[in-house]
Amino acid sequence: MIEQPLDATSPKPLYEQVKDFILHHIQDGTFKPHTRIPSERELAQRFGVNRLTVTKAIKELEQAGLVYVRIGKGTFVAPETYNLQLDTLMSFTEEMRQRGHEVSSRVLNAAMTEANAESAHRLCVPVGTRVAILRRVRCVNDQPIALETSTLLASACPDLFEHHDFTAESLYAALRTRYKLALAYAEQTLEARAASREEAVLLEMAERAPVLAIQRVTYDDRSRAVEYASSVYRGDRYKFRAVLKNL
Ligand code: 16G
Repeated sequence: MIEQPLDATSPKPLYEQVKDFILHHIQDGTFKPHTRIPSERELAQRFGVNRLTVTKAIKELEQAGLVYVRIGKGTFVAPETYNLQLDTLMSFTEEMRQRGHEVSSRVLNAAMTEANAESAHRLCVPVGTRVAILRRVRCVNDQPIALETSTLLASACPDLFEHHDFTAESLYAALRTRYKLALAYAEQTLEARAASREEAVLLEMAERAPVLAIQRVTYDDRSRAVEYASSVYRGDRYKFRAVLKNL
């Protein structure tokens, strides 16, 4: 661990320098997710600063979601979280690749079937309409992050599973390139809840741990609902971000 003394002559406040020290060690992997970092007292002693200086540094890191404090136990490194834009229509693959992450999927189900009451209602078609169902565990850097079930109008992508291997391919890329679908907009709702037993097993998390459940209906440029997706994201890995405009 690099232990450079703080620079009292620097225009950078001492608490910022302590913050940089902790950040640097999180980024280079010396302080690993869910491990305890040195206590405030240890850090204050190590750098010869007032303990309040260290408290301020840790408070800011906590507010930024980089560490979490367990009262009586210490300060721990938060797991890596992924930011997703809430106000742009992007696919999982696009969002993650844009940030330099590796994406893969475990396909649990890929089949042509008939719309049940729920998916028929969401896609605005009669029950029994031909649909394609794709259920995947979405992984980022080999870690399971989300469970997604997409129900698509089969008429919009008739032979979807004959030409694509969704363990590696992007569904939206297939819809855009092979079926020339212009995905124009989507309506989405989010809610927090506890993971079911099955979700917890598939996402490798504790049962009843928090998840974000998202329902999305995606429309093409003729306002035809083409996909209804029901997704469950690990609550400890995601941050959703949106820019809100004053109307
Ligand atoms: C996103 C969409 C999902 C879509 C998937 C396609 C949400 C909540 N859901 O995860 O509806 O099926 O992207 O991803 O954002 P892909 O193109 O990487 O297969």
